[in-house]
Order: sequence, then C-alpha cells, then structure tokens
Amino acid sequence: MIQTLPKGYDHMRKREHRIYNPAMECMDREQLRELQGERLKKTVKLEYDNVPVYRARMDAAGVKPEDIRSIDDLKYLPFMEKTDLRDYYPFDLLASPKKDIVRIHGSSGTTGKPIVSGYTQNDIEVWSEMMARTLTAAGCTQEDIVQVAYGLGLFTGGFGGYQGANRIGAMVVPMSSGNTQRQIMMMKDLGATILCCTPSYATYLGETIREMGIDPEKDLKLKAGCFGAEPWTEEMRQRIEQLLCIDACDIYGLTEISGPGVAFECLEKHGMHINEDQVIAEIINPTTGEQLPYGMPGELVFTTITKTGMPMMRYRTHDICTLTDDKCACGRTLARMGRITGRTDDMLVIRGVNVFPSQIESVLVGAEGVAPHYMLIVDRVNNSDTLEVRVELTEDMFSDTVSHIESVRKYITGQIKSVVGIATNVKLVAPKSIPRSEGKAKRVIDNRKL
Ligand code: DLL
Repeated sequence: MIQTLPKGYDHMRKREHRIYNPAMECMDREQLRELQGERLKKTVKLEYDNVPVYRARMDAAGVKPEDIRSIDDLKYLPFMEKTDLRDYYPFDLLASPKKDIVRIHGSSGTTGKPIVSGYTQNDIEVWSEMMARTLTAAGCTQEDIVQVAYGLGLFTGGFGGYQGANRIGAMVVPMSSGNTQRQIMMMKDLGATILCCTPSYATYLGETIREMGIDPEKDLKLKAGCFGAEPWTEEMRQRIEQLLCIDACDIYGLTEISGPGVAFECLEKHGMHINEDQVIAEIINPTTGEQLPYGMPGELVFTTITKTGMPMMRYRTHDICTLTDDKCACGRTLARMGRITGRTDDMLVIRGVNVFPSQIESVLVGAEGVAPHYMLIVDRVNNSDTLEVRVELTEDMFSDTVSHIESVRKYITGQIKSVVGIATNVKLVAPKSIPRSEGKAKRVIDNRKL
C-alpha cells in the first residue's frame, strides 16, 4: 500500500465541489422517481411502437405500454442482452428513422461481431450533458485544458471526453490514445489540466513521465483525471494519484447506454453518481433476474429514459457492483454505484472456485517490489485448472538479491491465497516485459477456451 502522498496532494483533495446541473443532480429523490416514471412511460411507448423486437418481447411477457404507470412497474419489462445487439445488428433496434441517426459508435467486445449503437442529435445532447457533469465533478471549468487520450473513433471514450469538455467550454486536446512521448510533450507544452484515458494508460503515462525526468508537480499542470472503461482498484487509484499528482476519478459507461458518463465520481471518490434523470439503474440477481435492494451486490441493469435513437430496456451489463443512495458530501442526490468488482462473464472458475481478476489486482498493486503490470494465465494440466499470476518486478527489486525476490514471491503467493482461496503459481518477471496498453488492458489469457 502506498502510504506517503506527494507534496501538494492534500490541498488538491480539498478542492471545492462543482456541480454542472444542480437542478437535476441535486433533485429531491421522490421528485426524481416521478420524473423517471414519466420518462420511462414515454420511452416504453416509443420502443413498443417503433421496434418490432421490443413489441414481440413485451407481448410475450404480457405487458403493454399502458401497464407501465410508474418506475415500480419496471420489473415487468423484459431484459435485453448483448446477444440481442448482435442478433439485431446493425439497425433493427432503432426506434427512430435512419435519417434521424447522426452518429454510430460501437465496441468490438471479446468475441465475434461488433455491436453498434445509433445516436440521434437528441442522444448526442443527452450524452454530452452526462459528460459535462462528469468532467465538472472532477473539477473541470471553462478555464481548463482537457487532454482526451481515450481512442477517438468507433469507441465512445474519445468522443465522450471531447463532447463533455466542449459543452463546458473548456479547451479540448483530442489526442486519442497512443503515441505516448508525443502525448506527454503536448501535455507539458499546452499545460493540460485534466486527463481522460483508461487507468492502465494513465499508469503507463505516469511511469513514462517519471522516466523522462519530468516532475508532474513542477513541470505539468495536471490536476485531475477521469479514468474508466475497464475495471481498476483503489490501490491503482493511489498509484495513479501519486505518479501524476492528481485526483483520479472513476468514470463508467457503455456503448449500449450512450458511452462514458453514465456514472461518474465526484471529488469525494466514494462511488460513481448515476445520471438517474437519463437512466434507471437496477441491481439484479444474475441467476434469477430478481431485483435486489440497495447495498446488495449483483448485476447492474440499465434502462435509458431519454434516448431516442436506440433506447435500451433493462439492459443487462453483466457488470457486478452495489448501489447506494446514502447522502454524499458533494450535495448531489443521485444514487451511486460502487466500483465494478467483476463481470458475471469475466469471473474465472478455477478448480471450482470463483476468482475475479480485481481480487488479484488489489493484492498486486498493494504489494512491495512489484509494478501494477500483470497477466493472469489460466490453463488445464492433467485435467486440473492452473492459474499463473505473472507480475513485473520494480527496477529496484529486479536488481535485489535472489533470496529477497523469493521472499516477495512467497508473500504475494500467500496474500493471493488468502484473498481468493486457491493456490496460484506466481511468476515475477523483468520490468517492462508485460505488454503495455494504450486502451483497455487485456489481463487474462484463458488457454482452456482455445
Ligand atoms: O468502455 C465506455 C467508457 C469509455 C467508459 C471511457 C468509461 C470511460 P464499452 O467499450 O462499450 O464502453 O465497454 C463497456 O466496460 O460494461 C464495463 O464492463 C467496462 N467499464 C466501463 N467503465 C468502467 C469502470 C466503454 N469505470 C464496459 N470500471 C462496461 C469498470 C468499466 N469497468
């Protein structure tokens, strides 16, 4: 665990909260539920009237649009899945005429065809608003310079960052991902104050900045970052904050529900506020589909209530987290989602034990002598599953004695065993031997599936 905070860190943490749209972000929760109910009714009618797939699903479930009278009736609606987006690719889920679709985004996912989402001009506005709120919560104002190092293209990260900053009136530097040295040169020359990229790329940028002899506190103007698109841990947050001398805020979203900005952290960094006037969030039991109360972990499900191009009804994200509507010190009343602790479909089952990569990451990022660059390699040997945890040594530790390195290995092996409950083969490898990522990191290779 990183204990010491860099100079200047404390005052950054105490920066005052800014809210982009207080009327929506701080609404009385009863009033918010009413608004959600009204918007839900409209969206369900739009879907039923215009999308044959929704009409057939609702007819099969015996629900008509007029049966949806408030947000309490949400539970009667059928679920949508990623497979539906593949099956009805590319345009069969559009609820508006194709001529009204002004943009397409997509994500490749891990298997097969991409999934795409169509946006009307209304949807672009809705999404820009969500991203403006997101950046504002991280401290962004019109005075800021926002470096967008998420990929710009079909992926929603780059455009999302661009639109939000643009809506605020900040100066946007649309770098896209990659080209790390140039990225850092521009960051320094232009005096970027806010960074948007994946947490794995933020780590890579931070390390490269240090290697180039740049002191983030003296030579850069960065103050905060909005990092998401992949799972990360509290330990990783501390590492990024220390490397870059910034506040690192989590940001969540998915292509099917607009993109980044569906939920965002404020500077309290106690979970991500969900833009509930635009989406309804539920947590369900992934096996039974039953709604679960706040505080219980389960699968996150979203229903869009303002989108018109490709609205989504009860979309199963397969992401696992908990929700809370406890008061937040920032003043927002929007409920918050906790960190994504895993996905129902990236959970590894090793010799019958459920293992989430995030559990292993939290051990590795907190351990002394290793860098937060790792891969998990799953295999089957003699009909038994094996899990190799390959992690890089830090430069210092790499040149240390063999016996010290072995004691680090034993310590990490023990910690992982106590967290996930199974024995793993921990392999400590040379610094920089694990491929770096400029976008979403690929950390698991499951050879059992080959
Ligand atoms: O990753 C959108 C995005 C871009 C979010 C930039 C945040 C920042 P997709 O490519 O469709 O969209 O992938 C969505 O990524 O279901 C989660 O599994 C994962 N994910 C996104 N944000 C987070 C996060 C974008 N903050 C999928 N923590 C989602 C953990 C995240 N996982």
